Amino acid sequence: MIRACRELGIESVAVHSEPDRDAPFVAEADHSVCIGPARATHSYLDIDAILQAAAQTEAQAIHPGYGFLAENALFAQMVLQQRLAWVGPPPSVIRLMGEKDAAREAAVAAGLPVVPGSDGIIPTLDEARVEADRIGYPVLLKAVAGGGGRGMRRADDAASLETAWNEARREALSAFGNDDVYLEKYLDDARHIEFQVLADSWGNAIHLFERECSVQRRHQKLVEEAPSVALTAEQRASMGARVAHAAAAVGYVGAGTVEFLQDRRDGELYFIEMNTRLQVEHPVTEMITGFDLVQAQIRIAAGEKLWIGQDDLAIDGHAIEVRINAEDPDDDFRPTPGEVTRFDLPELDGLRVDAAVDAGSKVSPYYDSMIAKLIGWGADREASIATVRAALGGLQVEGVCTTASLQDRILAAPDFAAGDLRVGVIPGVD
Ligand code: MV4
Repeated sequence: MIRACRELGIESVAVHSEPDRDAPFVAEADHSVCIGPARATHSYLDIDAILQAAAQTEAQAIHPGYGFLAENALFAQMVLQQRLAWVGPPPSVIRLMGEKDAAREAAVAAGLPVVPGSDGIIPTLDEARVEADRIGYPVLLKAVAGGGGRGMRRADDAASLETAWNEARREALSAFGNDDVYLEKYLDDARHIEFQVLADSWGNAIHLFERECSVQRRHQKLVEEAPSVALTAEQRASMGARVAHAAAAVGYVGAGTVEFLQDRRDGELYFIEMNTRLQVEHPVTEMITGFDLVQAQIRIAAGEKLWIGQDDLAIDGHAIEVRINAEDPDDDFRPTPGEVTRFDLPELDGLRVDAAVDAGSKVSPYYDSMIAKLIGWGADREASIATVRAALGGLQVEGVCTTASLQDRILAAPDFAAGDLRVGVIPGVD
């Protein structure tokens, strides 16, 4: 975000917590404000502290990043009430997409295919039985307030529905304070494919193709790539046009991601959710399109009309991202906070590094353990794999453990090379 601002001639202000005082992003920004102590509820999630920092520095806009308040409709609303520009979609659209059953309904109304499922919330177990019989097992109960896989339970047959019902509702209540659930047919052999959309505040929308993000562990993405090997050019163009049309239809503004599951048996795509933020893995899209999504978000938030059309975009080559986390993959991915005493990477053609640390940085135990992203571009998928593997091979991190060895194993796996990816299976591991 800071780099995008600089390229647009905009001064940036980083807000940070006390333990992040010496983080590279704070040094890189033109200005910085400490908004509170380590605990996120008292800093990165403290709306008043952030708005106060904006007032104090006479900021004109707020970019919410990818985490914390990025999909918080109340925050967006309060930013706008302060007469600041909000770099994101309208609060009403954030709210709509946050209610997964309403998002599903909006997707249907906007012409997107959805997995067979219930019409909205299911109020009782008896009604869940009726719906599940109608849809056919296996089914998946999903929390309306869900996301990230929480409040989600599968039932393979009528006998296991009651347990799934109770567990989904209990988990949803404790995670979100809302135990409403809906029901979908469970796709047991699927890829996760998501389309990038970009809409202006004048009703224009385009898509920037898709990313394949099937390689995940406990809903944390490990490897992301663009384009997907599993879409035909026709599918890409036709679903891309449909998501762009749908984004315009719901009044979307800015960068967003429409998530699909692809049934591996017949290749069909089914909408599951829309994310109303820029995603961590957006660089793979930037590398295959040459288009800077963060600059676009900022220009759109300033009220600009889209300056490119769909026909101005084309896919050039292939890009793969690996997220480097300070975790020990050999000890159940236990976070390994501490001081990074060495952080070296080779300089390679086609390699982009988005790092949150350098030598001397402390990885704090308070937040997400992602410390860097390595994104490798190549003229084709094989070349992109080679770029990322060369980067992983030359990555020298000391002081903390990282997931890099696991990611190298994944990229080396024959199933990965073949593009034979599915959710729930980690190539070279499972
Ligand atoms: C599904 C599914 C199968 N069938 N929905 C997981 C988190 C949430 N975003 C949606 N998720 C899933 N929804 C139906 N109808 C399987 C998953 C799923 C998954 C999806 C994408 C990437 C990784 C996943 C891992 C396990 C389950």
